[in-house]
Amino acid sequence: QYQSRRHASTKPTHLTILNQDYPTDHKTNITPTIISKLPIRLHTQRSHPLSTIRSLIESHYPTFSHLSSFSPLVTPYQNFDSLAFPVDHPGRSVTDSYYINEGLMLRTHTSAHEVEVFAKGEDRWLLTADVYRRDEIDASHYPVFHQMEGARIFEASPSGMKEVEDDNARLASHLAKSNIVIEDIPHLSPTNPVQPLHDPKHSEAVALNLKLSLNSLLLELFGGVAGVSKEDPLRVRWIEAYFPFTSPSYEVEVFFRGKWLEILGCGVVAQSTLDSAKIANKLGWAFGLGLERMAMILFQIPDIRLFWSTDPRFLSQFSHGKITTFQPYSIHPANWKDVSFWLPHSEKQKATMHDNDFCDLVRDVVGDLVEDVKLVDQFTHPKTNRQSLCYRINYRSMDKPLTNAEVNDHQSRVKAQLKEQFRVEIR
Ligand code: FA5
Ligand code: MG
Repeated sequence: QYQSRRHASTKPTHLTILNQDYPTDHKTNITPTIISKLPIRLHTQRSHPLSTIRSLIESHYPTFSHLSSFSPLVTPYQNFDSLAFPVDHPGRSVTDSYYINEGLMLRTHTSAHEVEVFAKGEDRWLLTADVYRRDEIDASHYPVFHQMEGARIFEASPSGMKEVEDDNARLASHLAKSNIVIEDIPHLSPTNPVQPLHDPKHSEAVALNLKLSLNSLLLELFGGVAGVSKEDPLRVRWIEAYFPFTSPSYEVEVFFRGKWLEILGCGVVAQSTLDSAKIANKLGWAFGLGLERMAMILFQIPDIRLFWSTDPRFLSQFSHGKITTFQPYSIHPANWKDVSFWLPHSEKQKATMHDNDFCDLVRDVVGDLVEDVKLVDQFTHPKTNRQSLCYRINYRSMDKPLTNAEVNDHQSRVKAQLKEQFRVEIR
């Protein structure tokens, strides 16, 4: 198996995270940049767009519990096993997730808290939190983002199902005509089936409740937004999805700047999740919504890095609870540089580097000045079997123009770190 290896000498034996010490081990891959994000909790910063979206959604669900202070450090059991992720799921790997050590990781989604919240006896709740994933670098991906989990469960009995049906009737009548076009799909299908332990009628009623509930949320949030009109309605579509912890499952996408952007995943909660929470004789739905995706559309914020800006020209544009159109205060020129290098080579092992390893290194060295990163060339030398990679780094500041000297300085620090951490040979 190909391996990307950070050189052992650069790994400390302990890390201090949120004022506590943790031992590191072979799985540790959390970086200083990521550790520095943990205390920030943008979703709780008053008048920040992410916090406004949170409050608006919370007010749309006034009878739900509103939770937002769960620790980002979770066990792989919470993040994966309690949600029936298979043992070989790629999300578990160190290339996709941040580990403090083998037993502790950063949650990759708010679903990591489903079992504990259901186990407390909550039957309608919203939970907002920062989540962490190793990923590519571009205008809509950032290794930290925010999700809101929402869930509601009902008694699996005639009275419970009457509650669902009454609620469905209420929601349907509230969904007045507006400037939104919704493309729907059937609640159940052979590829998106009812769970074996569920009565199909119950499952359909709950899936309908989920759809009506989210459509009514989207209508409220997007209905009055600038740029949405009768001639140019907002387009929303439901598509079939797969999650190990829901069935049937769906994703909801919104059409934004000429592209369909996925904003949430949802479905009928897997019975095994409720079993783990010791909840008997109930069924219900859950959704996980990306707050940045929602805020980028609603406030017309063009780059996900802007959410982290502390520039008053960004922050002063927003007031709590109000959706306003973001006015870009400056668009500075982009400036790209390539870096080509040979990976280290030994008889026994052919090394390779995962894109996410490269991206984390760049984030650590240059922070939010990197706009995107692309692998532009890759080849293996036919004789020596060594691998060469070439990445293009696009530098652009959100706040000020960058001088050539600054960009060159960042680029040389990236090269120095590549040599130090991965023992590469710059070409
Ligand atoms: C999940 O995370 C599931 N936990 C959602 C869920 C919850 C399904 C409950 C069923 C029941 P997914 O990985 O698709 O699914 O992410 C959910 C949303 O988070 C996406 O729709 C998107 O809006 C947002 N999101 C995902 N990855 C990123 C990213 N790298 N940057 C910004 N937002 C992201
Ligand atoms: Mg998805």
